[in-house]
Amino acid sequence: MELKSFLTEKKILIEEFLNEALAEKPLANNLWKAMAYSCLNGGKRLRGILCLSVFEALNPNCWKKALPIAAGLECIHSMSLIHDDLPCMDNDDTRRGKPTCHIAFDEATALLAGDALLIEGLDLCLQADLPAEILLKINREITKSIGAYGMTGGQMMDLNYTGIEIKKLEILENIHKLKTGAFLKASIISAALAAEANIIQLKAFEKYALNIGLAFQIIDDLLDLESDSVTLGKTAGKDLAQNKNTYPKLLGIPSSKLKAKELVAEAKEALLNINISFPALHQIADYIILRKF
Ligand code: GRG
Repeated sequence: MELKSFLTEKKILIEEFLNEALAEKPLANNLWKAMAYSCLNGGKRLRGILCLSVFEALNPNCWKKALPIAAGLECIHSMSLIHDDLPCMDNDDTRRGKPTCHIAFDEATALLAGDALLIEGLDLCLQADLPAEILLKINREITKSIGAYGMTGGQMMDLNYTGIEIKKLEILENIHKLKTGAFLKASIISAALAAEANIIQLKAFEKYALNIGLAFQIIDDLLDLESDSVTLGKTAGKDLAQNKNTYPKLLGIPSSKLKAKELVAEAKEALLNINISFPALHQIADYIILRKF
């Protein structure tokens, strides 16, 4: 199947599931409105799609079983975007082409909508029809990836280094592995755990995930520099304006592009080594560097 149709098909399924899960509730009305506003407003659904794809690659007959996990991951991802956009963080007023949550509502509502999306997201993941011990493993994988040793820790490091020039690649890589890579990896490993992948398969998916996660961030840095706000649906040029540490700043544009390509090539190789020939996973790796937003 052509990648575009594959991505669209999976995106629609995830969004149908999210629509149902986040349908407006009678209580705390504004909270649900803000949650739905931020979670049902587009987005590539990359983490959810990766989760469905890895599950399907290992378990082609019942891949829809992973849908609650894919939807839960997208709730958690939306939470991270809401919080990232807050005035005390990146202070952005546009996301996915619309006013950010704290602009459309207010700061307190945005903070709480993020909190509630995080909890709903974890709860959705636990609703997958899988044995309890597997759900527990998936839950640990996800919570580890967003806590102090993952996304939150990476965001803290990113903020601490803002305005301080990072000269060592390993420090920058560490920030991005935590801030962006850990959760992307959890989206992939959760699906592999759900499909009861063996240890060799888990190792290969870990390599695939780490590499595409880093490539994703390199391209994000490049797009911020080279693209425009309308195409990105968020403010372009913010990294320079906020004196952020980025790959192009440290390595230059050509070397950053080369590094992203090498990472993707290695990611695809990791899958070939375990004979996973699910074409969409290879195509998604390529899409990570070809994407325009
Ligand atoms: C986990 C409790 C907790 C707090 C989060 C704010 C924060 C702490 C972390 C920020 C993490 C973050 C937003 C990293 C950037 C990741 C990134 C490049 C996001 C863009 O992802 P896309 O392009 O977005 O997949 P779409 O809109 O397509 O979903």
